Amino acid sequence: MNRSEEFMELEHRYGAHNYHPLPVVLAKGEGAFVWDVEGKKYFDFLSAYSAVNQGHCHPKIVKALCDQAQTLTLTSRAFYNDCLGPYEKYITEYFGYDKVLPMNTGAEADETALKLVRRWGYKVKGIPENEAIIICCEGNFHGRTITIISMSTDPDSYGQYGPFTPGFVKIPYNDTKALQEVLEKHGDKVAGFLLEPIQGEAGVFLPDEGYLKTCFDLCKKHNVLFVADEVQTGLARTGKLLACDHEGVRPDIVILGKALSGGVIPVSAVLADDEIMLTIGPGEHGSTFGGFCLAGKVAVAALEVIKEEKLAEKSEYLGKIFRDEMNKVKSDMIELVRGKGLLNAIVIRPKNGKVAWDVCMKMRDMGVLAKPTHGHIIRFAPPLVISEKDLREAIEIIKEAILSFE
Ligand code: IF1
Repeated sequence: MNRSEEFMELEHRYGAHNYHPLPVVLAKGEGAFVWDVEGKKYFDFLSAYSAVNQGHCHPKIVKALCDQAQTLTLTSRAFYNDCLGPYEKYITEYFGYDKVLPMNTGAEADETALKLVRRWGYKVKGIPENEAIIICCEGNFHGRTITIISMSTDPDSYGQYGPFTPGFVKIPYNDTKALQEVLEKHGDKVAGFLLEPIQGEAGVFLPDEGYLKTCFDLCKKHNVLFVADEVQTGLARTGKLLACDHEGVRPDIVILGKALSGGVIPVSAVLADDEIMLTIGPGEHGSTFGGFCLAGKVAVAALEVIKEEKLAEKSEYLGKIFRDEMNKVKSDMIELVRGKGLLNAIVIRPKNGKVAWDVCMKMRDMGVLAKPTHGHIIRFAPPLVISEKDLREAIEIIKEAILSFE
């Protein structure tokens, strides 16, 4: 057994089997690159599901983490500290909202948003208590808690985890008529509409142009909160700071996670204005770590890096190159190339029994790491700090890997 096999064996023997990783054991990361325990270098085309948009071990973010780690890490919210307030001021001004509610993981931030929507529904909109409806979309991915999987339409996510949380109505994604129908029928009971501006887990599924704007307008017409889960699409990943910016939509509630810390610790946040945020009072929601000192310092650094290094503009520019180049490849294994900014996917048509997993294994051997989803889609999402030269080099490897099956 080599070292990689030993580490994989340990995870298999002692860890729950809730993942099926690509067989590669990573030991180091820098920028757009990672290295395995044998010292082999790879392009990272997953970016920890878009959590390391700023690149692995970004020096500025790591410095913020280390400096604060030697000073004060956690106080809980039982006391004030000298990191949280400055962070809250910074992030609310950065995104233009009255207030932020800090949490840790994406799922927690989504749960927080759901609570806010219900509270607003009862306190502001005047829905009779326990009757609020939240509309969500088929094919969604918002996390793993029982309430969140109550919205899921993927049996892998929700199967045999019931009973589920009531109060959700599921409609097809990218279908404004379906939204209109539910709003016209139950509008007075609907508190909010939750969606991903681009569906990530569904395989980087882009809605038609104008979808977000039309949904937003429908929500406004029926006095319903428009809630955007930007955990994966936010923070420059799709070529704008938020994916909703592509259509000039300002959501009533924005949910952020993943790259809010540059991938060094779990940091998530919910942004909203006072009318919504102040419906939750002291003692009515919280988290031991939410908004802890390390998170505040790290998130400010991570957000600064996005602006200083113009990552949104880079993502927009490099994403076009990626799709243009992949569209030139003459392989009938490529059914479709789609995406926005550096959040892209290729739909793979099986060939001679070879599927997306085989393509990913071939790419791994050649030095590019990506992961298949739903068996026939490969996501391509490198850290946004990747240089054009490195991106073009990786593209050549990806092309060669796909063409090796011809
Ligand atoms: C897993 C996918 C990505 C998310 C959106 C909330 C969360 C996520 C839009 C929850 C999390 C993850 C988690 C990871 C796989 C993954 C994923 F493949 F499922 F679709 F990123 F592409 N909202 N996404 O995408 O955030 O609680 O995990 O911090 O669960 O296996 P979290």
